[in-house]
Amino acid sequence: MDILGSAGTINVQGEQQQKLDVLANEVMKEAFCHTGRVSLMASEEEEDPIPADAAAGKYVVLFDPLDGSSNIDVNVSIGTIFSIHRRVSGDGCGNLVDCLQRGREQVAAGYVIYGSSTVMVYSAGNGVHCFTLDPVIGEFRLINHDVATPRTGKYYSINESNYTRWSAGYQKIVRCFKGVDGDGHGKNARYIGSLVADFHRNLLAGGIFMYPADTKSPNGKLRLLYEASPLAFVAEQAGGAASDGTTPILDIEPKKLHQRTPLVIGSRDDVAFVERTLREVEAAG
Ligand code: AHM
Ligand code: MG
Repeated sequence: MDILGSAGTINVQGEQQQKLDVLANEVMKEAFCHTGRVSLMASEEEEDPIPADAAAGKYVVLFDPLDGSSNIDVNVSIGTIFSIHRRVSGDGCGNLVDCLQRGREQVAAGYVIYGSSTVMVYSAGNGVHCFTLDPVIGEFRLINHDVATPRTGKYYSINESNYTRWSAGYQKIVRCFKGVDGDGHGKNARYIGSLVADFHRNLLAGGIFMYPADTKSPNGKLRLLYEASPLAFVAEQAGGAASDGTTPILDIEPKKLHQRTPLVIGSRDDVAFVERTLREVEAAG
């Protein structure tokens, strides 16, 4: 099957699409339409909301069909992220208003990680549960019920090649995590470059993932509605936290479908440390 390499097309984000991005998007759309429960979808790969099933659908699903595209061809873990909202509009298949809901309004959210095994993690607002795919029976088996993430983590995950583009606050935070400034957190660095994989490791082992705004990406890189919000929902349900540096991700009012946001997510005390340090550095001018 011809599934590796670039598709030779550019998506709405201005990014090169891989063949697997395109295939995953088609598979997701088909699967959600098939349920008869989804009226409207939105995808990282498509500019506008995608109508599904007007008659039956009570729900709206937003997704990143294949997260971590740069890792596809080098056999590093990648994932799929999804966010499910109740439809709020009345007519037809729904419209943009159904997509632009706060993360707090999600009825369920989660992700699938394709790594050494295929694991699905989700929350419907009642804890976080992990399932692993048993390829013999073709079903997901529950492996981890009611996941609780550690309050403080041993890992920090950030693309440090952006260091000179960050604000003084983030530069200080990373120096603290390395143990060369402040009270010596001395955390271990782990960065895969697939959000799902970095998030999943930190969820289980404890840690913090950050993708701040920088001078190249003034609003951050990651997308609010189908990357940050669903993972924030999972993080909070597991006892962790997610913030854009000042505001909980789940409280941000979305204005645009492909809106970007800075993201700080993971162990609760570590996220609080980041918010506190950003405030202090800002106040000190
Ligand atoms: P994608 O959805 O096009 O794959 O982009 C999102 C990915 C995230 O998975 C990851 O956290 C981030 O981009 C890595 O970005 P960078 O290469 O700038 O560190
Ligand atoms: Mg992505």
